[in-house]
Order: sequence, then C-alpha cells, then structure tokens
Amino acid sequence: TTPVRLSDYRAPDYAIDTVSLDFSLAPTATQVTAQLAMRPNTPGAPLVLDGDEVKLIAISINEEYIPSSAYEATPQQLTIKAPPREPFTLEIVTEINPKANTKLMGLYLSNGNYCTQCEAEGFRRITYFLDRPDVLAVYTTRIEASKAAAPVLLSNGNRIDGGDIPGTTRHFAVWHDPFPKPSYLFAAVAGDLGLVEDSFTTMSGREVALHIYCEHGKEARCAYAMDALKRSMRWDETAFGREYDLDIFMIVAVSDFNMGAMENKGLNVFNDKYVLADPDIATDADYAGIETVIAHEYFHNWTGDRITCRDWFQLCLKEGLTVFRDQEFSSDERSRGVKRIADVRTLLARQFPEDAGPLAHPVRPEVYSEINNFYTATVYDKGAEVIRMLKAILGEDGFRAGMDLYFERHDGQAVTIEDFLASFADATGKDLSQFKLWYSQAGTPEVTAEGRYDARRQTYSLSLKQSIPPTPGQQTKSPMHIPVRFGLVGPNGADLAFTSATGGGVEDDVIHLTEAAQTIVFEGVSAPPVPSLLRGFSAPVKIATGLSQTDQLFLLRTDADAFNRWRASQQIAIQTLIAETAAVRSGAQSKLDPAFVDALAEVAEDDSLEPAFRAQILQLPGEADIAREIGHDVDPAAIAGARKRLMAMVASRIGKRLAELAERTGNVGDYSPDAASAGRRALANAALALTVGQAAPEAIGRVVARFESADNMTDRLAALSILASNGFEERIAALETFQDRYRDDPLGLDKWLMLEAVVPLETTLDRVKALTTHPAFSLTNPNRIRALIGGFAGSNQTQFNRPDGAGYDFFADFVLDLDKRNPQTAARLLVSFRSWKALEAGRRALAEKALRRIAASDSLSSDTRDIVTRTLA
Ligand code: HT7
Ligand code: ZN
Repeated sequence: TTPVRLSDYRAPDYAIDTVSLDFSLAPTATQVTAQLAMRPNTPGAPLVLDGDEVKLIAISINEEYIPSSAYEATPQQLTIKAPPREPFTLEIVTEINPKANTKLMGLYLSNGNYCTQCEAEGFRRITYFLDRPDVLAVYTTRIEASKAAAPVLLSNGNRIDGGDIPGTTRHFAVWHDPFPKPSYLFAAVAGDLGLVEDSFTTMSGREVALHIYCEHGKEARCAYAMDALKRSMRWDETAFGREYDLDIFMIVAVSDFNMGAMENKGLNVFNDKYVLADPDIATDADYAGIETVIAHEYFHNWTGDRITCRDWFQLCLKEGLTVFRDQEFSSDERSRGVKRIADVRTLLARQFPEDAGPLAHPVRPEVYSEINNFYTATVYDKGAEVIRMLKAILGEDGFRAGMDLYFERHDGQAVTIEDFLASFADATGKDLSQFKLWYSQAGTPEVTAEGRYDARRQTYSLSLKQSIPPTPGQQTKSPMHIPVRFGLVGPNGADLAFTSATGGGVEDDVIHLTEAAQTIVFEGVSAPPVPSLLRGFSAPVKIATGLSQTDQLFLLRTDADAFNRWRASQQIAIQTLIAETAAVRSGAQSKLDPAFVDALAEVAEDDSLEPAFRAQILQLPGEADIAREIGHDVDPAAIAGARKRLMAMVASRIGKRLAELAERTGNVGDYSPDAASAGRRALANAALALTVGQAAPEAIGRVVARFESADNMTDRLAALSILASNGFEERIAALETFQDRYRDDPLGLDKWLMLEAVVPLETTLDRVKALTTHPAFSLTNPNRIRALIGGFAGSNQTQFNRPDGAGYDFFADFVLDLDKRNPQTAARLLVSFRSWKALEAGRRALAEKALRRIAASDSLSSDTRDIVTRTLA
C-alpha cells in the first residue's frame, strides 16, 4: 500500500449532502441500496468512490442506469468517469456477506446479531462511498430484517417509522439523523437483544430516552453503565456546557469487537466487557473502566461527532481531547490524586515505550500506511497530556474560553489541529506556536535539573535543561514548551516561600521551560529546599532530578503533592531494582537497602492518607517498568530475579505488618463499587501481595483463604492473581475452581485465560498452546485472544522472552494465523515486539528472527505488514 501523507491533503471533489440507505438484511447476502445526493466541488472531475470487498449489483444516476462503459468497478473502487456537472442523485446497490466478515469491520455478525464498525474505513465495506471524515452528510436509514431473528432494528438519530411488511415474516424501521456526519460515525444494529431503559432530562429541560441493549439475561448487569451514562451527561453540561442533542441515546453491547467501544452518533456500540458488570463478574478496575469508556464515548458526541476530524492525521483532535475529558470526569467522580497516578502509570507503561522504540510517531502523525495502526497510546494518552498542558499554560478560565470558542466556531465541521489551537490563541491572546511542537515532534523529552542553595544570600538557583531523543524520521528537534509545576520543600516538609524568581519562566507554581537550558534564581528562600518538580506530572517528560535517596525518601514522606510522593517511591524502587538487576546478572550479593522498605510500611499504615493512594504506593514497579527504565541490554530473567529478591526482603521485613494491615482493611462489608470501598480493597490486596515474597506457607495460606472466602470478583481475582503471578503450586487448584465457577461466563473466563498466561514458569508456554484449543478459547473473538495471547506476550516478561526463543516462535505463528481472519487484532498483538531492540543480544537476535519470519510471509494484511516493517526498521 502506498503511504498517505498529511502534506498531500486535498479537499474532496464532491460533496454528499444526504445519504439514504436501505438494508435488506440476510446473514450471507445482505443488499444495501444507497442513494447519495452528490454535489460537485470540482465539476467534471471523475468520481472515485472507496470500496472494500463489496459486490456491485446496480448503479444509476438520476434514476437511470448508466452503461458499464461509463464506470469501472472493482471490489476496492468504483470510478464514474464523467459524472454530471450539476448536483445529481447516485444510486448504488451492493451485496455484502456479514457472516463471512471475520475482520469485524463494516457489517458483521456477533452472536447472531448484526452490527457495524465503520471507523476508520469500515463504511466502504458496506457500500461504495467517499469514505473520508471531511465528507459530512445527513443520513436516513431503513433496515429490513426477519422479525423473529431481529426484533430490534437500530441506526443513528431518531426513529421516524417502522412496522411489519405485509405478507412476509419481515419488518422494518427507519431512522433519521439530522446532524451531518462522516461515514465513520454511521451505525446499524439488528438482532434479538434485551433492553434496559431509563431517561435523562437535559439542562434545557429536554427529555432524552436512554436505551442499553445487551444479550438477553444480562440486563441486570447494565445498571452501572446506565448510571455512569447519566453522570457523564450531567458532567458534560456542568464542566463544558455541552448538552445532548437527539431524542434518544443508545448503547449496544456486543461480544465480538476489535476495540473498546465506538462513538457512532446516538448509537454507541460497545465491547460488552465495557458495559456488563455485577460484583461477581467485575472487579473494581472493571467498574472504573466501564465508567471511563461510557463517559469517553458519550463525550465524543461533541468532541468527535458534532466537530470531527478533517482527515485521519487529525485523530488526536478528537481522541486526545476526549481522553482528557474522560480523565477529568473520573477525577471529579473519584479521587483526583489517585486517578492522576493511575493515568500516569498507563502513560508510562504504554506510551513511553512506544515513544522510545521503532513505532514512535508524533501525536499528529504526518504519514501512515494503515490508519488502523494509529489508534495508539501516543495519539490517545500523550494526546490527552498535550491538552492537560494546554490547560496548565492557559489557566482554567483561558482553557474554558478556548473550548467555548472552538465549539461555537466549528460546530458541524471537520477541522484540524490548527483550527483547534487557533480557538485557544484567539480566546486568550496567547502565542501557541512553540506549544504546537508537541503535535509534530515525537519522542519523550528528557529534562535534567540541578539546584544550588546559597545560605548567605538566601537564594536557590535551579538549572533546567531539555533535550528530545531522535525518533524514526526525526533526527533533530527544537526545544518545547514544558510546563513544570513545582514546589520548594523546606526542612519541615512544608513548601518554602520565595520573594521573587528571576531568569524567566515562573508563573505561580509553574516554571515555563521553553529554552534548551534555563536557570531560575529564587530569592528569599529561608532554608535549603528539596525541589519537588513536575508535580502532578505536569508534562509527559522524563526528569532526572539528581536527588539523593535521602531526599527522595524525604519527599515520599512529606511532599504536599501526592503525585510526587508516589513518584518518589517509584523512583527509589526503580533505582534499587536496576542496581539489583545488575547484581543478579553479575552473580553478586544483594545490595538492597531496608530504608525504603521501612518507609513503605510507614506510608501504608498512615491512616490519615487515602487507602487508594496507599495502595498505589504499595504497588511496586513491575518487570516491564524496570525493563523500560533500564532501556538497553535488557535481561528479563535478571529483572525477575531482582524483583524476587526485593519481594523477599519486603516480606521478611514488613510482611507481618502488611498482613495485619490487609486483615484490618480487607473487610469492607457488602460490596459496593464506589471509589472509597474500592480503595480499601485495593489497599488490602496490595498489602497482601507483598506478604508472599518468601513463599512462606502461612503467607500463601492467607491468600488461599482470601480466595476461598471472597464474596466479590475484586478480592477473588486479586488473591488468584497473587497465586498465579508467583507461580505457587496452590494456583493450580484455585485456577480450576475459578474456571469452573465461570464456565458459562465468557468475561469471567477471560480473566482465567489471562492468569493462566502470566504464570512465570517454563511450563506456561505449553499451557498457553494447549489452551488455544480449549472450548473456552475462540480464534474469532478478540477478547479471548487479548486475554490469552495478549496476556502472555504483554504480561509475562520471562516466558514470552524465553532465552530459547520458543515464546517468540509460538507468538509469531499465532499472529500469522490470526492475520488471515482479523488483521486489526493481529497487528495490535504484534505491537508486543515494540521494545525488541532494547533486549540483550541473544534474545534480540531471536526476536528479530521471529519478526523476519513474519515479514517474509507474502500474504500479510496491510495492517500486519505495516507494523512488522516499522518494528524491524
Ligand atoms: N473512536 C473509536 C475507535 C475505534 C476503532 C478504530 C479502528 C477500528 C475499530 C475501532 N473501534 C473503535 C473508539 C474511541 O476511541 O472512542
Ligand atoms: Zn475515542
């Protein structure tokens, strides 16, 4: 496939004002009649419509069939050579096969129900179309199907007609969406589904019907999603002044879905894992995930649907902004400080490695071969960080004024990052030209800080430097605008005042680092401070503060910024574990220092702190975190060995105290998913996880007892996960019990598959291979694949990276096989190799061999071809 470049963007030659679609649904031969009101922007230009695996049945212009010499049709394209120069109606009839659609793009069947996925380029798998986001049309959709097989018929907008088709067993419904939209937001659903109904009164007093559709029998599990939806709708009114605009808002939960969910106008389609919850099946993390995804898709109604992207290079315009909005929502609904830590954990785990490896790309990419591969952590999560920095730079009011202007100016349009930033620049009078580099320069900026206190002058000077490492296609970079939120922590733990800050760049508690190097001199500083920098993780950068372990322990105990307390604990742990990894590799004795472990217990037992925060402190860096920080010549076995040593020391030194803490906080009473109860469970389970490092029978026994007595999925899974991730013998019986309990529940079985895959033992590879033929597994369901194969490659560092390369070989075979059915899911899995270049030489060679074997296949999809090529480059 030829790469698409941002610099080649051209406005479309034709506009489509209205689209009238008529679906006659049948599993293997669905007919789609599309009537398009076409208007030439470039009269006389050939009309080139996109297609993908569609069969043309008939074509007419202004109700007259056109001769076959007037057009050329392939399954990928329909070209009308000389269309009318005036507006005209184009009617196209196509035939598609939903049952054979294993790519889950376009119209497909999930558990016998019809559903669609059109972002990014799925609509062209339904009919020939100008399938690009800058072609906005008003859609009317008629769906006709067997009444018995599909009593529910849904599409975007409001339902305007429906009924039985006399003399047949079929019925129909007609939906009209008055808001112009691009084809990627089209959706249709038909099937036999259960319904949960509610309603919402908007801020202007309009009543909106809320419908959630799911498999029959699962209705009770939709209550939390419905509640999250209503809270999201209210929050968008209060926080952004955005009201819902149709008479009905619908969510459909399906079990076969390539991603999390999709924001189709008025008809969101969800992976059922982000809708269905009850205490027996969902963990606290699942509840939080549901809240996030429900909010995210709902917020797209304004940031994505009402204002959309001009082209796919602008994807972060809707995704980064909408992630920022959902993060803010969850922060308001839960604990802001803890939510920030959780979001930064995700950023560090997903985006930092992407930015540091061969798949690095700017938040707004400038070239792509396969757009499906750009739904990345960089576009989503770093994209959200960019918005957060924009807010830090403009202030609360400036940010809101910019957002208001953006909505006012661009409602109903398909726009660019330039349009977005212009709204903020115009609303606030600020020059955002340097800030814009965040959208074009890939790579994680590296900041160093060095401070010096002058007791005689009572000054503290802080020298900051920034640099950005080279990334594919970008060797040199310019300095960025990095907002560094800070405090100068005095000896008693409180922030010190200062009388002035010279050297430029300080506004309130933010240093605006805009040069490659900047020195700020603070005057009137009464005592030597410990600088607390990048509070709240005010910018997505790596920072080397050069602080001693003593200073970091001081920040861990005292910093007024909860985020930086957590960050200090992680930094100390990482530094300790890096040193210990080197010791393991060289066969040296343990170098672990107990001071950190004592501080951990102290914070964990501090009842004046939120339990959820203490739980975060107790979650020590995982093997992948350590590998990321080491960055080169990575030996996963040595890392695992070092972590084991630390866990053993933790258990022997503070295990008893943590077991008591777990006992004291673990019994929360009847299960409720609220943030406070979840926080107490998280603390108890995190404490429990740190008691087993010596594999003492008594400690393991406590975990088994917790597994057996748990009355909710959170505690049950936490205990099982401790047994599995430590490879304890006791896991075998517990996994069996768990599997048995959830034998009829695919979402429960996903958790089981995942835990089987993360056991850090040599036998796991064979176990995973065997499970690919287990009846609970399915090669057609992305959730099952992500649980078992994604769990193995993404969360089992030692076994995926086995020194004999067998983990890579199995994985490569799996990806090659999956690629034939579901290229998108195959390509996403393959991203597990993104850090292969950082491995030690032996594993690196084996990983490269596996990647080259994939690349050598001549039947790869464009999705997998793109990932393997860039990963190897
Ligand atoms: N905007 C949605 C992205 C999405 C998607 C993209 C490609 C292929 C399948 C997909 N399903 C959903 C989801 C979101 O970010 O809200
Ligand atoms: Zn989104």
